[in-house]
Amino acid sequence: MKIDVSNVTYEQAKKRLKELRHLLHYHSYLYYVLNKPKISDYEYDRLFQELLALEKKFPSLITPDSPSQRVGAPPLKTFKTVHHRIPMLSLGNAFDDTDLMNFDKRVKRELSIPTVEYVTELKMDGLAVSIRYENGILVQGATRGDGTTGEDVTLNVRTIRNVPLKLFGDDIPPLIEVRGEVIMYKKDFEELNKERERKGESLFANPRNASAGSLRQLDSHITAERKLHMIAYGIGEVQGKMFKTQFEILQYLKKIGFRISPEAAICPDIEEVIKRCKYYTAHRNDYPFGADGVVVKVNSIELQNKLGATSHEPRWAIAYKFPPEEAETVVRDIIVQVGRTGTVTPVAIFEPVELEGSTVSRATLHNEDQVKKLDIRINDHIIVRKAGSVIPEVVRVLKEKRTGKEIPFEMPKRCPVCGGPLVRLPGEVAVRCINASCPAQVKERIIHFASRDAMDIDALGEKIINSLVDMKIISDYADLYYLKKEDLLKLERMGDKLATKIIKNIQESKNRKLANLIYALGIFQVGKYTSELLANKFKSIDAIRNASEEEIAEIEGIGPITAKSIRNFFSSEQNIKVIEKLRKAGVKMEEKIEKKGMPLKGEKFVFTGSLKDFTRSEAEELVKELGAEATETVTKKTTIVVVGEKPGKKYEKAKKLGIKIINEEEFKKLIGGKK
Ligand code: 1X8
Repeated sequence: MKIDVSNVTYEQAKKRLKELRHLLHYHSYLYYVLNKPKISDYEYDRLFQELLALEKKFPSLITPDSPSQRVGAPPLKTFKTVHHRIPMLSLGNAFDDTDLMNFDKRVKRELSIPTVEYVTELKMDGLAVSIRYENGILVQGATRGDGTTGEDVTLNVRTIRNVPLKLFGDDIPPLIEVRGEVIMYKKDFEELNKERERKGESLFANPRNASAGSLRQLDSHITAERKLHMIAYGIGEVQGKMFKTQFEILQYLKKIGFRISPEAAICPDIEEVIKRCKYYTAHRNDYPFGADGVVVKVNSIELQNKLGATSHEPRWAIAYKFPPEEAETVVRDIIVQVGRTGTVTPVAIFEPVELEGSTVSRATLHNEDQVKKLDIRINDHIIVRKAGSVIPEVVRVLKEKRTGKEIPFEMPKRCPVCGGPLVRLPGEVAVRCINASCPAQVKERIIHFASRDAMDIDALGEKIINSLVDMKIISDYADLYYLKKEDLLKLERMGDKLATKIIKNIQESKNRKLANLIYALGIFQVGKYTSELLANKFKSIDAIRNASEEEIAEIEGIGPITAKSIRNFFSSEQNIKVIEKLRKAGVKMEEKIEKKGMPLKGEKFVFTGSLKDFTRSEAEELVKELGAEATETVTKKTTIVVVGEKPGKKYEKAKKLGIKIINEEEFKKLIGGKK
């Protein structure tokens, strides 16, 4: 829909924009908070398009609270950190009625009163955020981080559709920090993963990871495309407003435009709380988002303050965790999978069942011994559950339901993929395929190499890797760096755009940190942590290759078995060949050694406004001495803008481009007391 604004004057636009923003705020409140829209989506869109058209014609009339500002801003290089003046605490856990009763006893004892009123709210499985409003306008959004410092994700928070950019109504304090959880609906999560699978991208394990991954994007356009929601549950800093109870806070949050936890309830005592927890447990899958428990809070703010907090948990609240959900199903098959190191793992394939909101149909049985211990057979009735809410596991076999048609499982003697012999080394529980060029292992090794914590080749998904190996286009991970677009275009359903992206991602991955490369090599026993230790100590692949077993084992945190495994890896001619192939392709094999005294190398500074303690040229000289560049104009390449008194247009431009902005104090800290 195109709206003609060619005849609108500046003054008319100013007036109409004010109206439109008000209308759009009001209707999105009706839609997102009250769930009672008064106009159709079409009418809403029309108002929105009119706003966009007017803002396009008169960009100087764009305000930070305009609904148009949700679409994303230029990407950032890093997130600034945000200090939480009031810490964002975590909660203690209760797993059953007894834990809840004990919590209540403690509360009553501390307060010396006979009964305490509580509020129960659903505990959402997402990412905690804090959003600051000054005079009703959103000025900052931050992640919880470690509770004391989080990341400044303002640009991303702005894109969340149900977060008000401007608070609603006239009862708005000068400052309020609203806290809540950013979540993704289960259906949106599934759609997102389907889309990622189609594009050959790595999948998110659960909605929580998807929300976190979406909110912590340096490019807020990506966040804007993900369907995130925010549910508010509390207040951090606030000026000029007092509340008597948690329930009153919830009602207030709703009034000013937030969605709050559905079905929040006041419970006069702990017995009611327990009943309420049972109710939520029975309905846990009815909510559109993942909920993993119930937060129980003392309702009275006065009593909350009396109770206070320990260093990491409030004494007035506790999280009741839903028990893991179990379901009965029937085993259809027991298969074996070959992993990256050749480990052969038995896997139970069962009739699909719903568990905690998603459909599951397979569970790892870990190893031969575990199969024997469970005595699990094909056609058995079993109870499954999700361990840690992610990976399904078999709890037990319902032997009383056996009919005699059950078929025991036998570990195959040969690898189901390459036909090579399987061996079980003495003292090990795992059975292994020892053929290093077994396609199953080759695939798994390359998938691991490309994964997020390794070389992070985002666009290169499992399916694509599997096809490339099956079609014999690649046979080890170094081959990735020699791939051409034409090779990729041979794959089914591969378009030019995706192929270009994959090649670009592969090329970019050449400069990963040394620790990532070490981890990516897939050395048996060498995880992320050990990789960091190795990178810190040896600084290059060659130094690790030349190190003796003893030298490696000397590192604190690395044991003799791991040291031996590392030595073995580098003793293999085959592995050295692949490493040389990586080197030849230009993959960085050492940690860049920073020249001492050049801590600001790579930064591009711009100064605007006058500084109290430096002249402009003094400040510029200082950053140059520390290895940075100082330039006159703010461009996309600028990394830090230092803002003094009366900053000029450069400040506005830096804000627009999302460049890191610091004040004189922060600048002094950065240069480390050079003046
Ligand atoms: C964490 C959460 C809280 C609530 C819901 N979901 C969470 N993940 C709530 O209060 N309704 S409170 C909380 C915390 O204080 N760490």
